[in-house]
Amino acid sequence: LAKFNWEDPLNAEGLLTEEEVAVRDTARAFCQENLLPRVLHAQRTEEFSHDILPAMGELGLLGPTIQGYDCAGVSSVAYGLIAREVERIDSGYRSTMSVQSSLVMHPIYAYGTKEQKEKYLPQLAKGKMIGCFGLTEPNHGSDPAGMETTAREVDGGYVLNGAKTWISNAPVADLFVVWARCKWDNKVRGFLLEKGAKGLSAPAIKHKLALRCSLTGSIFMDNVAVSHDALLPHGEGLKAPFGCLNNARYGISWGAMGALEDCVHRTREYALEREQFKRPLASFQLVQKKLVDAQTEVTLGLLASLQVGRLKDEGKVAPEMISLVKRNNCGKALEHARRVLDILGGNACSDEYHVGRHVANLQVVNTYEGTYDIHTLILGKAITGIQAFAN
Ligand code: TGC
Ligand code: FAD
Repeated sequence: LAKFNWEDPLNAEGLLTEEEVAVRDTARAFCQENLLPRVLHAQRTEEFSHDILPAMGELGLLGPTIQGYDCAGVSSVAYGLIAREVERIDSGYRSTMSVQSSLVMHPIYAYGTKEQKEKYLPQLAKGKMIGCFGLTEPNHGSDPAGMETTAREVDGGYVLNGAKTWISNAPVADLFVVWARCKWDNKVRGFLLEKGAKGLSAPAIKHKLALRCSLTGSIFMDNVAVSHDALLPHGEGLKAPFGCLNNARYGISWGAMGALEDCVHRTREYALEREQFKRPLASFQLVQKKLVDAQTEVTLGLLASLQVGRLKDEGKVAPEMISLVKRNNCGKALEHARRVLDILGGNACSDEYHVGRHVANLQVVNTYEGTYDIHTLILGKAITGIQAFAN
């Protein structure tokens, strides 16, 4: 009989290729050595470190599934493993990274011209440029079809007007992928705006309760004029931004499990060391149950994401599969991180124990990229054939 390994109970490691293990190990070493030592400072100050994306780029962690353009060209499972390692430290760092990879590099790769790809992808892959993705608006979050941002065609290009909110990376972005409704045919399309364009501003949203290690901002567009080559020509309609969300949601399903894993490891260690009633906390059945429940969800969640990753690379993934793992893994991560937090007792209140920070972050992770309830409705529609979003 095999020996049980509580850290990988169903031997998911055995399903990885050598290359995937190597990518995971590189990402883990980088995160533990480079990100972990600075996470508390970033959490306390909301300071953004400009060296993180270039360092990730150096290791090939940005846009890693893209072939060519200085990208690593690894599998979707490898991409998931990177997200898991980064989010083991903090969801904010994973946000910064996954916006760059899935929401900025992907649309340029999938919907851009040869010139746009050559101009931007190598720079983004090396972290020399930072990107952001503007879909959500002040009046339209779960329902982006109501979008009010417009693009109109003028001599020599387009003029954009509107506002986006809650946009990761926006305050430091060099490149803005902005979705707008085009006045000439009422269809949604993506535009590439560069920092410094007249009428474009991206102020930070300060004093956030979570995701403090990543910057979030608004985007204001007041008659921003761009040339024709700012349009992403090969993506049309809402399915274009939704196609980007598929990649980001998939990565988040891995990342959320990384955050929960960190909570399990930290609270297990604490429970083994801390004694009450002359016994370690880990010897109490109620404490063991919290750890067992959480680690079971990590195990099942990671295996589900791994299967979705394999199907994705085989071209056999359906968006609903991604909704299932995004919804389940984010929901379970939030629920069980909150439960194991109890093991820390009063120390749960100290940021030095890290778990409370994960809990706060996971509330956002369960909300962005489609809230838990929106993914419930996507799956509800798939199961019953009846859409329940609106009348
Ligand atoms: P609906 O009529 O269902 O669809 C419109 C068109 O889009 C197609 N489609 C998809 N295509 C690819 N992938 C998907 N996942 C797709 N979902 C839908 C669909 O087939 C249709 O195509 P066509 O050819 O018929 O036009 O659209 P709806 O308006 O009824 O939408 C329904 C709903 C609620 C599912 C959708 O609006 C939705 O997903 N809402 C959630 C919004 C959301 O996720 N926003 C995320 C913003 S970005 C973000 O949060 C980044 S945080 C990242 C970080 O910091 O890490
Ligand atoms: P709402 O849509 O107003 O929803 C509020 C509540 O109502 C939710 O619980 C929701 O589930 C529920 N609800 C809504 N409609 C229905 C319905 N039909 N049936 C049942 N319940 C419903 N967006 C970007 O475009 N780019 C980014 O980079 C980005 N980064 C973000 C970073 C952070 C830190 C945060 C907090 C958000 C970010 N977002 C980003 C925005 C995020 O995607 C939205 O917040 C999210 O999609 C929800 O939209 P909303 O906030 O407008 O909530």
